[in-house]
Amino acid sequence: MTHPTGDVAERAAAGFTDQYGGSAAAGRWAAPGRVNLIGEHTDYNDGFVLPFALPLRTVVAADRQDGERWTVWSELSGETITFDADDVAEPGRVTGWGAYVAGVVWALREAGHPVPGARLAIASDVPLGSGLSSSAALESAVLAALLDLGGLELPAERQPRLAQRAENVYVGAPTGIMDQSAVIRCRAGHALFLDCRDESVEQIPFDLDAAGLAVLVIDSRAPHRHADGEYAARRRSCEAGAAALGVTALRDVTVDQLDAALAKLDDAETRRRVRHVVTEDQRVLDTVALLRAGRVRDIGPLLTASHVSMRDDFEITVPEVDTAVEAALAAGALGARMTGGGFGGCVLALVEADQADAVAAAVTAAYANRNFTAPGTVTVLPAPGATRLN
Ligand code: GAF
Repeated sequence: MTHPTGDVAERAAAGFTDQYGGSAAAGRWAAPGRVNLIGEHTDYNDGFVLPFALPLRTVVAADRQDGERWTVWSELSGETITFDADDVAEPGRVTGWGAYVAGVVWALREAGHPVPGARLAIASDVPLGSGLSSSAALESAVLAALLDLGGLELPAERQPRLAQRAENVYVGAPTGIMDQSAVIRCRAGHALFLDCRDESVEQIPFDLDAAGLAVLVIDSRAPHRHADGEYAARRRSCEAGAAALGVTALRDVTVDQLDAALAKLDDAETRRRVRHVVTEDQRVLDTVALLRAGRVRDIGPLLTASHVSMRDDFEITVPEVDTAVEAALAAGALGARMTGGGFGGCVLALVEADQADAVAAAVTAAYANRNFTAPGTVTVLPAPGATRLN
């Protein structure tokens, strides 16, 4: 289907009025998609990540309704679903896209919050299945709406775990804490340096305009091939590596200890997985140090090294994303890497602002040469995290 056009907040409000008998919503809550600048598959290893929020958002228009009943319309499916307290008594009863909404209600109730019944209308500019965290955006916008409608108190730093629980337990996807943290805690003009062990954060200024730079996001359009099973397999490998090394998580191995650690591992595949995570954590720390020093241009080689590590050691890239990275670098990008869980999704390239179009054109041409579906390309600036709109 073609994506709806027009302002996303207006679409959510108009959808609400159309679906629910002409009444206006009590409010609108927005949550963005994200890209991860660097730090991939480190979150569930208690490590470091550095995402920033996108200007693409999911918006929920909502009001309360009587009883323990939730009615949800989504512009993308055009469907309205309803679920009640029985459906959120345990995971698995609501499936499909509705599970992300029901999962948030379930997680709030499980944490002891009295969630009000509600009617919701959802509109979104975050593309589905492109690795830009459309699921976390949906969960976080719904969470913000339900908290406000119910007058519930849950500090922002505790919200990501709750949204993650909806996804891990109700939806059943074994993802880490990065996406919900990014969507909820990012700030405009900054990347979010998150320590996934204690969830402490530092807002790192990432002023691309001032540096004359741009981040080009390239949607590889690669179909997600076995992404869920492969993600879970990578997670198991990391856990096996940590267990074999006698550490709580791979975060506990530093690059200085890496050679000695690898020598203790019998299995070549586990060695590659461990090497990716340990070196990736260090690349995040190095990137943060450069950004703190205002040396934005200099992070390019770290981004590219991250991609090589994902390609060769973690083995989560596919030909489309490798082609996009190679073509972007050949056209003058300062650095480029796949972002997100892998097996498709998006690539980001750090480029001189005045070269963004040329780099996008070079990637598009490389795709045409290989008969891949044409990529999507857009330049982005770090945007705010989840917020109430009115
Ligand atoms: C996906 C997951 F949801 C995140 O938790 C993270 O593991 C990421 O893949 C890889 O860095 O987006």
